[in-house]
Amino acid sequence: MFKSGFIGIVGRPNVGKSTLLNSIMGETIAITSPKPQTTRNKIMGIKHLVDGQMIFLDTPGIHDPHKPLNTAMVKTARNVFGDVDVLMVLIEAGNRIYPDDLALFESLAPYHQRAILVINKIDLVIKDTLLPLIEEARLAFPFHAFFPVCARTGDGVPALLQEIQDLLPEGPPYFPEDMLTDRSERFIAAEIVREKILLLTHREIPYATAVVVESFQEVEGKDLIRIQATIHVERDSQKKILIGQKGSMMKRIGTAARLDMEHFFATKIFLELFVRVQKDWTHSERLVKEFGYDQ
Ligand SMILES: Nc1nc2c(ncn2[C@@H]2O[C@H](COP(=O)(O)OP(=O)(O)O)[C@@H](O)[C@H]2O)c(=O)[nH]1
Ligand SMILES: [Mg+2]
Repeated sequence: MFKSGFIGIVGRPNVGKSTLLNSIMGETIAITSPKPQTTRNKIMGIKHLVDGQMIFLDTPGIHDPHKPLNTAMVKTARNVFGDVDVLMVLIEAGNRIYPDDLALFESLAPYHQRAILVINKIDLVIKDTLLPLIEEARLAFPFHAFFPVCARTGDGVPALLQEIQDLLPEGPPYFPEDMLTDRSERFIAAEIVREKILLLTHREIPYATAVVVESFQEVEGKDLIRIQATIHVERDSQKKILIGQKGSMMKRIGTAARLDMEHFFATKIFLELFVRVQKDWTHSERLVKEFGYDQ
């Protein structure tokens, strides 16, 4: 019997949702970083099995939004609750469940029969803390099942996938076998640049940045893709930091991004980056939309 369906990945910022998606896919589909709110869009990862197709939806973290960019992100995450066959709710291993987690559990009440609690980052705690945490979660919410995992190493992920496969309904393959994500190559290229900015810059810079790929051209007859991207920031001071002394920061971001792109697209990449100030764009509904963060 062929089974197929949609699986939502939800949870607070930074619990490891995108890392888990990448671990399941065996590829980097969604960028990750130690900074909260790395993921801004819903990203689909399609896993093809002999007897099934699992379509995972990675989402931005759920938190209290204070400006249009964040409101759009939380809306994007909440929209998947009712639209999926299985909901993976991620929390971090530790001594307690956070109030934000409990608030999220509450909003999942109508979907509890298809909600699985995934306790991530078990590599960071001693094993003895897991059972009490599971017990606390069980008392707080009637999850269908509980799975401790380490998304970083893949520990516990096969058992989780087996449970998901059991829960999925009989159905057709919805997507062709060579399709791994719904996101365009342009989107992935822009996200790779944004990931490097997240990893290499600090303070408010990561949150003030949007990346738009202006052109993406495969150069005919050559094993080469030419990519031009603009990095939008909110203020002149941020532009200065991004460019760095004699362009040193731009160079680091560009080189790191190019190497990842060459790996992902399996070809040589010629990457050109530009920095532009779009005053206070995260507060502008129009620009948030224009940069693709309102779905
Ligand atoms: N130690 C440890 N770190 C993890 C694990 N999973 C994710 N992380 C880290 O947690 C941070 C946030 O991960 P990310 O996937 O971007 O979180 P998201 O915001 O929920 O998508 C990154 O620095 C990850 O490397 C894990 O299993 N163990
Ligand atoms: Mg993420």
